Amino acid sequence: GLVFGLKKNKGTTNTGTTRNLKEIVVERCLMFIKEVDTSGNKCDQIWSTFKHAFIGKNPCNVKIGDYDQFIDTVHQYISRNKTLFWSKTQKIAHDFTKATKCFMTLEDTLVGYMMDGLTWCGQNSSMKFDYTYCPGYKECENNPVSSFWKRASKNFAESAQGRVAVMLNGSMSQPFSTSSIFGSIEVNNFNSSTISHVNIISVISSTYSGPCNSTSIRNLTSILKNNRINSTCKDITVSEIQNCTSKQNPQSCDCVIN
Ligand code: N1C
Repeated sequence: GLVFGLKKNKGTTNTGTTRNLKEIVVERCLMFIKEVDTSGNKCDQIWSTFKHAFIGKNPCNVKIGDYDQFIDTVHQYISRNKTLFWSKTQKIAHDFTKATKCFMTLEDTLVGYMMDGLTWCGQNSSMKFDYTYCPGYKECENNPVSSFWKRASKNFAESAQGRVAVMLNGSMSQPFSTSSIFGSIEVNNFNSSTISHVNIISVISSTYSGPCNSTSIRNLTSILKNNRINSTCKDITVSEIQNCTSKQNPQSCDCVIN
């Protein structure tokens, strides 16, 4: 079975590098490649370019571009179709892609799959990981984990083609925020000549609210329009999505997104 695959670093008091980081990342890499593509084993090379991005560096000075070589090395495994973006809807979006298999989030690609739920950082003037403490976005923007997700998200958005979708949290006052990774990085890297349509899904708890009409989501629609990308928005309740992903129901691609 999947020994390390679903292990998260959450709930522990240790905020440093995840224990056994290398073993977890390389095992996930091998598992992913085994299922998706059997050509060659790049996992050692992937691990060393990943490590190279942040090891020996001040953990507040790791920039987005430091992961360029890593992203280039993994390149061929990035999915280009049926892309699902999300913002503040991490769990429901991933439950949805796992159950329906019709859409892919970044964590359903090798890059995201390997690093999902992990923490890592190095130290200035040492080749060791810091297992005791890694800075978060509150301490400094250019930390290894934040810069990684930004770089990976940029690549994921650039690669998207055709009809894509995004799940936003319609229960929040700002379902679309230009300071989120989705709003600041992904949307700005959408290619209008390859993306034909964006399905905006506003996830709500009841049918009485209508966040699709909110200023926040209208702002997203107009940003996309200015970039010559069509979009539509649908308010969908949590229970509609859960019905669609439940084991009793046939798992159809268009029960939430069409
Ligand atoms: O800032 P967000 O959401 O808008 O980022 C989500 C957006 C998605 O569409 C993904 O493609 O950006 C991508 N992404 C991840 O896949 C991802 N996995 C884990 C961005 N961030 C990701 N994380 C962690 O969650 C990371 O530490 C980042 O800072 C948060 C962002 O979550 P959010 O604010 O809900």
